[in-house]
Amino acid sequence: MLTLLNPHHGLHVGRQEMFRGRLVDSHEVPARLTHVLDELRRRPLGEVREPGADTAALDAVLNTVHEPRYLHCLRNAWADWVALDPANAAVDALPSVWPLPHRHGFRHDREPANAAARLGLYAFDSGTPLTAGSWAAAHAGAACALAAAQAVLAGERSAFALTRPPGHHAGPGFYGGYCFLNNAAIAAQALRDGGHARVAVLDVDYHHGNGTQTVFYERADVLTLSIHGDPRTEYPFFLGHADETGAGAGEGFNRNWPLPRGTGTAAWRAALDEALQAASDFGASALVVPLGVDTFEGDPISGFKLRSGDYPGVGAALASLRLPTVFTFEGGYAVAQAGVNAVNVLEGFERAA
Ligand code: Q9C
Ligand code: ZN
Repeated sequence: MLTLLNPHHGLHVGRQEMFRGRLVDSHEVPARLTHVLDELRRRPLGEVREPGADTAALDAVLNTVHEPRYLHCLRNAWADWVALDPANAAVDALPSVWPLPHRHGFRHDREPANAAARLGLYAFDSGTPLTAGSWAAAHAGAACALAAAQAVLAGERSAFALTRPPGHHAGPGFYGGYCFLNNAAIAAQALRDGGHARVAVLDVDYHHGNGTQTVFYERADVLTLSIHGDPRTEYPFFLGHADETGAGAGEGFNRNWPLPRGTGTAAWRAALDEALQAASDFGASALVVPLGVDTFEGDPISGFKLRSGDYPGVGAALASLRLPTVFTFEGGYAVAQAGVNAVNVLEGFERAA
């Protein structure tokens, strides 16, 4: 399996996130990625390459998945944050005021001139620190996702976008959940643009892939599937229920498997089998897997009970679809085990492929 590595991931180092009234150390740290890379060097699965610059293609796919005004805000957010007050350079940018949905009367069509307020128009939580290098890191990560899709389009059986910050919580016009640009959606869109008529996205991160669901919610050409902690108790709380089945032309092309905290391997694997069947019934010719390993029993912010030894079987099950497959690296906060767990999935996939 070819790995597309984000050489600039280390430019994004969030310091703190707001959690229940306190600023706590950020869970989404650069060591998550370096542990995966170290494990890939111990158990090589193929070439590890940095993506080349395909600026025109990247701009095109970014502008398909995300709204122009959102991309513009994100690109300039740090400079605007520091321009607001030079002292801001010493702290991460976090929003603190939001326009509630339209039914409460707030307007979403006017961008505040105040850079701190502007973040509230685009961020859905206060747990996603935006730093000096966030845009550069996320943008280089999107290039990895695109390059992974392009490699698969050129004939690779599979490719892994090894990047952070992660992406699956980011939507057309919003960031949150440590995510800014939706790498999985970018890969799926690039596979569509490259000629795959039907693309399935099967999200195995602990958290609902709300961003990816929203990007494709009204489309019938990309089937979005997500297995995750039940939003009644788990982040992102406001999306991810089983009755979200798509809308308009996309009706029937989204499915969710919300599972209770404490779910173990057997019940999780049963949901995976249903999701694989859905991808197969859909007639997908390519697959994208937002690969979070925060389903691990030792994850500090999650509630499932998968063990390291379960992950090769997860990879083998994904390989059973026999589809060209792009993996994107998403969550997984048991930092020291993130490498073993992620590479277990990928190696299980490779062995079964
Ligand atoms: N103090 C991904 O896995 N809230 N994002 C956690 C813990 C945010 C997870 C609060 C969790 C976001 C990509
Ligand atoms: Zn997650």
